[in-house]
Amino acid sequence: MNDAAKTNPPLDAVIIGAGFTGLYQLWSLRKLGLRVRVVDAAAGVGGTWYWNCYPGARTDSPSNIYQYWFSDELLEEWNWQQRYPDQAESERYFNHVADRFDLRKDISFNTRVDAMSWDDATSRWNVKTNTGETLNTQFVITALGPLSAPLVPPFKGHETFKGRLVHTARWPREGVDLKGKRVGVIGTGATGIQVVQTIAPEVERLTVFQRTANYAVPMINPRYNDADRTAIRAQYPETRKAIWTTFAGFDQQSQTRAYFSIPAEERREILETLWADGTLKIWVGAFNEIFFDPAVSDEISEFVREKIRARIVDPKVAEKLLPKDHGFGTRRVPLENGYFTSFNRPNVDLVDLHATPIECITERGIRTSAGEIELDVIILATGFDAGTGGFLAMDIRGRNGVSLREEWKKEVRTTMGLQIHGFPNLFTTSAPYAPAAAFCNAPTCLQHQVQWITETIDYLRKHGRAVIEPTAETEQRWLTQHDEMANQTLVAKTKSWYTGGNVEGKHFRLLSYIGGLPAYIEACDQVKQKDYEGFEVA
Ligand code: N01
Repeated sequence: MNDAAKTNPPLDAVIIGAGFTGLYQLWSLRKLGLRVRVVDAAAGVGGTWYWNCYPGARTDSPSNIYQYWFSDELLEEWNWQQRYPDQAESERYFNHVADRFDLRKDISFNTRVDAMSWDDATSRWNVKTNTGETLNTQFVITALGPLSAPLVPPFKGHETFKGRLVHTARWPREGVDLKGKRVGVIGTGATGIQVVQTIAPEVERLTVFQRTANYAVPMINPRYNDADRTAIRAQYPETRKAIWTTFAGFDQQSQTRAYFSIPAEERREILETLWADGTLKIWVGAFNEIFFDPAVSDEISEFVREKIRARIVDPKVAEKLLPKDHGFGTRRVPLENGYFTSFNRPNVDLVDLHATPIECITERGIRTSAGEIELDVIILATGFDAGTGGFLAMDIRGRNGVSLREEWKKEVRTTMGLQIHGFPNLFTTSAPYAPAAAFCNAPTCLQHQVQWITETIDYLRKHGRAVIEPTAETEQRWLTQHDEMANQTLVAKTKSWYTGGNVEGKHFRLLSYIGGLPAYIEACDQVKQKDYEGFEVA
């Protein structure tokens, strides 16, 4: 920790998290002349890309839209090596950004916020860290990322296992030697898929414990040379405009024609073209009706199942790997390169947990209802308490000592995912009920949120105001509008981390705004244009 933190002068802003959002928020508030401190539990920058250093971790948004847009110099000098950067490349990028803009001097690493409370008398926050400090600040901005609280299912016997047990989101930085080991992977979401396809060739035996079969689209991940980068850079002016205008913050516009207005043969051709693209276009850059219309969902889901089936040699294994209980795209669709064909390898087994559930973890491995499977390493690719988990890890007290944990036990509430009634001067990013919570190319939506927060703080300062908070009515209006839209979708009816359905006891409600990014940006702009109507500004 540096001297500035030790002496702890009053601050204008504390930012929690030094990942994608936190670094940009720091850069932006510094430009306004604010005294800012970032705290992060990690020993380095990168957030998600610091913690998730498991084998095979990589983005599945292309690098040309998984980056910052605030600096032309940065865009010009950073050379992406491939379409989908792996964890190491992403982490290098964040380290470069931190050094390039001299951000580290305002970051306290290895520092976790345990609690924070609003002081009505001074209209300021006191933020307490695990290092024993209290940071006194006017504003707090949470930059936790939607997926920062790892979910460890309460398997019986967890602590008795004599081998190595690791969660992918807390993967040891020094790595785990898996060569020649008997390894079990629990979970077949985006993370499990990346782990399985990466470690299958090196382990002696791999057992994949699947509860819900998952769709995935084959990734095409070209390496870039200088000519590629020049061509991609030449597109940047269009790309940086396009991302704000698409449904999910990607740079591809969805189809404008209604799905069933297109003749069947042409629909098939379009799907084939989308499939061959090697991106998530077939999900978020094609037919938005897939999220609303069961008939569209059925046809596209069957198309994807057909593609998966064709890649698996054993038809019985194929049947287990085919998702049949939810439509394509109603849960987060991962990209894969080699996941399904891993199950053609002689050293890879699939355990269908619907047929044979896990009973417990034992000293030697995992016992399902079909018997014990001996393992040297158990990998939990079991996901996150999304959207809310990072907040609930802190004891946050707003006006009159009201506890966010207690409030959110009753109902998770935010205004546009950016502020919470009763918690003045607390700005939230990637919080529930904004697209940034899930339904967006995260860098696009998070950069938008940072800009809105920065402009809001700038507005307060320029107008001689010190405190901002949404009214209860504004918050209710946002939630009502969110629910009306969400409840028309198939996504809201599907159990996943999008709906809190992956966490025992969590309220079932779509956590992410699903009206599309342009509508969300418009709503945020309206607030600014109407001088924060619906917010108490004092
Ligand atoms: O987590 P998940 P994830 N017993 O929740 C299973 C992003 N991401 O870490 O589906 C047995 O999707 C669970 O089963 P079920 C991306 O946004 C991005 O994989 O609940 N199984 C599921 O199979 C992604 O969506 C990249 O039935 C249990 C799995 O664990 C998000 O992170 C890469 C269980 C969890 O899947 C989360 O992905 C990786 C239990 N008790 C992640 N509990 C990129 O490419 C849970 N499971 C950028």
